[in-house]
Amino acid sequence: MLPIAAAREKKRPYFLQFLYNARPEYAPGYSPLETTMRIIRLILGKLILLFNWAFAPREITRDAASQASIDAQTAGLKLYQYEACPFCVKVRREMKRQSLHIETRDVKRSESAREELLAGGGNLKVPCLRIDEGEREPQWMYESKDIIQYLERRFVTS
Ligand SMILES: N[C@@H](CCC(=O)N[C@@H](CS)C(=O)NCC(=O)O)C(=O)O
Repeated sequence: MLPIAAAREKKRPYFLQFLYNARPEYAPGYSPLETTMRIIRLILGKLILLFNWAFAPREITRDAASQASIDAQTAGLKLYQYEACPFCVKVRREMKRQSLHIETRDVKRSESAREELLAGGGNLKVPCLRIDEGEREPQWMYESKDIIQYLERRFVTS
């Protein structure tokens, strides 16, 4: 049975039938309500990225030697995240503000990143900062607020 016919049979509101049929690629196996929520999340994600781009923070500039020293320290950090997650955007904005060149790993696009996060941090939640400090076991820090606080404490002078 065509989705529209199935939706009508279940007496779903018309706009849900419309969404369900308009973007079936977002809906394999999903109910019209789930499809609607996915489309709303998709639109909100794009809006977040648009605002983030339009109001991008200004990066601080350091002399070459100081930046090289900061870069050497941030080489031990990795941010597990995904593009349109608002909490990840918050952390990335702080990184940009402080000119911190931290490698990011996208857990939506990369299966290996997902596996690393789950195996190391124990939770498939983003953002998560992996902190490698020499010989010690890596530390996995969840919560955008804690990550931002950590970056400020470690890298913001004055
Ligand atoms: N309080 C957390 C919220 C993080 C959060 O909810 N992240 C979502 C993505 S936007 C997530 O990973 N959800 C999956 C889950 O909670 O298992 C923070 O500020 O970092």
